[in-house]
Amino acid sequence: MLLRAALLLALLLLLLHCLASAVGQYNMCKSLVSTDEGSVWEHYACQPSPASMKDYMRIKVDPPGITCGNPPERFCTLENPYLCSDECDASNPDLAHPPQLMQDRERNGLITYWQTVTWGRHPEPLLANITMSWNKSLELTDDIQITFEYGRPTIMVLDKSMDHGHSWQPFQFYADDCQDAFNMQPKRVRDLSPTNLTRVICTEQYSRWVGSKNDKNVKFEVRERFALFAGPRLQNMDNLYTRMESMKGLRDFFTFTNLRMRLLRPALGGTYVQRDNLLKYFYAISNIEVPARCKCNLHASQCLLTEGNLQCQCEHNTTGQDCQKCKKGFKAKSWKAGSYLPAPTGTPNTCTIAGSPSGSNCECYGHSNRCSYIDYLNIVTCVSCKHNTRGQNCQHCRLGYFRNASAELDDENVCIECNCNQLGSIHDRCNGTGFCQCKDGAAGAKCDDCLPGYYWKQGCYPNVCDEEMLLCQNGGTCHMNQKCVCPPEFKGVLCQQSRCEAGKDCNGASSPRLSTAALLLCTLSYLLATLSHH
Ligand SMILES: *[C@@H]1O[C@H](CO)[C@@H](O)[C@H](O)[C@H]1NC(C)=O
Ligand SMILES: *[C@@H]1O[C@H](CO)[C@@H](O)[C@H](O)[C@H]1NC(C)=O
Ligand SMILES: *[C@@H]1O[C@H](CO)[C@@H](O)[C@H](O)[C@H]1NC(C)=O
Ligand SMILES: *[C@@H]1O[C@H](CO)[C@@H](O)[C@H](O)[C@H]1NC(C)=O
Ligand SMILES: *[C@@H]1O[C@H](CO)[C@@H](O)[C@H](O)[C@H]1NC(C)=O
Ligand SMILES: *[C@@H]1O[C@H](CO)[C@@H](O)[C@H](O)[C@H]1NC(C)=O
Ligand SMILES: [Ca+2]
Repeated sequence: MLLRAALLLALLLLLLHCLASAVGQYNMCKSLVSTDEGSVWEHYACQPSPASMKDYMRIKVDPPGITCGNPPERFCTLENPYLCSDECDASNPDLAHPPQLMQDRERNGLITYWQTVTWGRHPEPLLANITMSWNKSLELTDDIQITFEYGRPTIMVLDKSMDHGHSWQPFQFYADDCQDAFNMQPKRVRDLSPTNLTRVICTEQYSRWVGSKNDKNVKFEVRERFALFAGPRLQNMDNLYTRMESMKGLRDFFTFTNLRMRLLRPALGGTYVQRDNLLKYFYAISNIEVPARCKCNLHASQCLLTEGNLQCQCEHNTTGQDCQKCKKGFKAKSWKAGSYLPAPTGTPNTCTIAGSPSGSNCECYGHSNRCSYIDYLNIVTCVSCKHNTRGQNCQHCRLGYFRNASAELDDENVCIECNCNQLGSIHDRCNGTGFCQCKDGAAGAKCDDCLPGYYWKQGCYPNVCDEEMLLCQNGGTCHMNQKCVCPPEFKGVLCQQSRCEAGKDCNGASSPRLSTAALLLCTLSYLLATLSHH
């Protein structure tokens, strides 16, 4: 009875699996497959379904104060510039146009939109930035579409960031005259070929004036780019996925964590700016559509909102926001993204438990992917241990590194650099707790300190003198433990020696070798010294 149920379940899952494979969407991470030895889990490369990412985006508009209505303001339309009865008032919910109206779900055909102040300060350009953040790597699955009410900008740039806004790159330029605005040849996506589809282009397709009601949308064309590989109706997605694996930069081109629109000039409704009616120039956006999926490196089929952030639900014993690393204890091999190949199920590149017999029997703690057999020793050893490890199983730290006792052996940072002070230490090696071997007089774990009685000057040297022990004699003073600064009439390391000893040198009678100048100096100082004693 139970067996039959299990068999049925397995069959069902197999059916599901086949369905999934037929669609080729990589939407299942695993399925139960029956074999001669019973049911076993099979694992596949998998990815979450596309979603409308506008629901998860955080919007910021710049500069502050660009949103209209504070103070309340009248505006006109390009079609009828002398009928200026419309008003924006931030304090009145019916007349306010805050940024969140770019991402709301509109009901009953009522269009809601964000709107800026008008171009009152012409000719100073009316500029606005809209920054959209997700705090998650995403991959575009269809066209980005921005809907402008009252006309599309005549100049704008779409930027993207892949590192949470630290660095940005242009994604596409938009202008009614590309040459004039950006000094670029106007292009369309249809001008691109499979070899240059990741080229950043300037397009004039979405910036020309066609009346504000006719075409409100500005697009970043993803579908048309996909179609270069997958065919006009995207019927051959396998081919696209194959290219994603093999063509450098293709996947990254569609990957982002943030987007930014730089609005550089509003719709003009004609060739010139009419200075006597600036109330008709402004930006208004009613919707931003960003169809994308979470980037989970083909290790998850679900991506859920957890604590306000999108998070891949990682399978294959991976973890991290993008499933970008192996779980603790599953680092027998280095982490690898799943692969779309071979179609239709791909390769999961599962992380395997450290010390498990799966794969090879040579444990490298995730610091190497390769083992080799050494004939004359009859051992299998890891090759090219990374992360500063060494040894047959990459279980030791390289010379110049020591083991972090609180880290697991499969941690990428298990080996810490000794970092011995070059001048204070004998060599760049340390013991198991990171202590370097110091030269005489040097001290400290890194030998960058001196023992008492020594001073640091590119290494440790024994003190010559000492303020407290008053080693300098005859009124000499100790300079930084390094030397005695002697009064003029004394010399020697500790000023112990008078320059005018036994009156010989000073009287000059019996010292023909002394120069007259020295003699004079000496006499003078002798005189001074005697004077000050009285
Ligand atoms: C928009 O962003 C760009 C790039 O960071 C910046 O140079 C520019 O000043 C911003 N414009 C506005 C209006 O904030
Ligand atoms: C971004 O996501 C990470 C991982 O989910 C989280 O730790 C971090 O706090 C998030 N940052 C913000 C600003 O929400
Ligand atoms: C892309 O390549 C095609 C054919 O190789 C060429 O005709 C086209 O001009 C290129 N497009 C760009 C934007 O460089
Ligand atoms: C994760 O590791 C456990 C233990 O090795 C294994 O049973 C399980 O099948 C692994 N999961 C995947 C998806 O490989
Ligand atoms: C040692 O490893 C632990 C655990 O991973 C980590 O918290 C700690 O910062 C590491 N210590 C050093 C000095 O890197
Ligand atoms: C390393 O050297 C320090 C200082 O000599 C000593 O205290 C420590 O016990 C040594 N650690 C090991 C593992 O030998
Ligand atoms: Ca809206």
